[in-house]
Amino acid sequence: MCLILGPTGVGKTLLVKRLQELSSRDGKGHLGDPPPTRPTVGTNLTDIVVQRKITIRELGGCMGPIWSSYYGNCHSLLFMMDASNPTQLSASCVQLLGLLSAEQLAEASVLILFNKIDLPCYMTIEEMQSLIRLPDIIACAKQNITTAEISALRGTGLSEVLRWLQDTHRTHS
Ligand SMILES: Nc1nc2c(ncn2[C@@H]2O[C@H](COP(=O)(O)OP(=O)(O)OP(=O)(O)O)[C@@H](O)[C@H]2O)c(=O)[nH]1
Ligand SMILES: [Mg+2]
Repeated sequence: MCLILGPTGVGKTLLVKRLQELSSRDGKGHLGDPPPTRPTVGTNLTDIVVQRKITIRELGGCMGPIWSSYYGNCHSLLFMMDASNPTQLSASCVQLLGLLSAEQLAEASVLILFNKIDLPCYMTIEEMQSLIRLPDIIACAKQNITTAEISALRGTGLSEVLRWLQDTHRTHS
């Protein structure tokens, strides 16, 4: 099981739809127009197949208070932040620190996604890293943490996300 978490509106649902679209075409070809999304009230389960079947569970940002009921059985965690939204950065960082210190997620592999890099005023990965002191966070965390800049809208960086999922889930679905 892979969990995808992050504040509301960062693009989790769109990413999962894009990953499903890409994996069903072996990562080849152009993505179509972005499908519409609505805020996720509750949880969405999506299966994608990259060599083996991986189940991705999205929890809506508004479900934050009960995210922890879903930590069990989580092999990997995608944590998404909106690189175009500086006002949300500190709240996202607090959420991330909470996740990294959760006992049940201590063994999970973590991929931090900086989404929406297609927008003109996005913060670069270097800016985001220094604003939230990510090197310190990574050094103190028990988990194996990777970062990526993506655009779920345009498809930028999504093949790297699929590759990470494939590598991370080599032995677990
Ligand atoms: N410009 C831009 N917009 C994006 C991108 N990814 C998502 N969006 C838009 O952001 C809005 C919210 O996307 P969702 O995928 O519904 O966000 P979510 O994280 O699932 O939100 P909750 O379910 O409420 O937690 C939608 O209008 C998306 O089209 C991106 O990479 N670039
Ligand atoms: Mg959603």
